[in-house]
Amino acid sequence: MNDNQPRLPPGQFLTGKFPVLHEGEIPEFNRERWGFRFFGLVEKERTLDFEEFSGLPMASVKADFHCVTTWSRYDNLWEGVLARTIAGLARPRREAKYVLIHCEHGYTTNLPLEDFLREDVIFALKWEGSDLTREHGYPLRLVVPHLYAWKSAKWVRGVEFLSEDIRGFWESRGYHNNGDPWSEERYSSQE
Ligand SMILES: Nc1nc2c(c(=O)[nH]1)N[C@H]1C(S)=C(S)[C@@H](COP(=O)(O)O)O[C@H]1N2
Ligand SMILES: [Mo]
Repeated sequence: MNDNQPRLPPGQFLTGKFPVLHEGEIPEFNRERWGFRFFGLVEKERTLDFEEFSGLPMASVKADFHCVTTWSRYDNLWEGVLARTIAGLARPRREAKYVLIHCEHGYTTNLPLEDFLREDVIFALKWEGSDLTREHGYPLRLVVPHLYAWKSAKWVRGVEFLSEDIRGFWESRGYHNNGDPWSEERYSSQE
């Protein structure tokens, strides 16, 4: 957090609850069929099964969470695999400038590679010391603390590295392409 800005972004209110927000049904987790794939403009495309993914080096991130519908929740403790660790395995090519995150049921969200590589971006398996609950993304979700929470994709299955930006699910349905809560980048009409 920057010292000269307040902790709560403009237009947000603080909640101690952890609301559940998503489009569609909660997917079933099938351990045998699950895979996490990194692909596109990388040196090493690969699909990790759940055991392999769970065996990657783990990290934890404590971060505030800001939903564009105006609720914010402070100090969420996430544990999992840093986006940087995944990029280290995939080795993005020089032309890779964006990522598209792929989830169950076709949900996607996009980020500049630079944002993806921030030190606190994490593929979380746990929240507050326990496995994610199904409604919060079990078994795996992305957490991007510095952007609105629709970028924190639940039920993640892969990451695609791209040279051109491709808008994700909400970014194609009226929400801002970047989604910086400090600048209130809420709607695509502001772009
Ligand atoms: N796969 C998927 N991930 C998603 C969404 C979704 O609809 N599908 N909604 C996003 C939105 S809008 C928000 S605010 C957060 C909410 O996370 P939570 O339900 O764990 O609070 O999840 C994000 N991740
Ligand atoms: Mo949201």
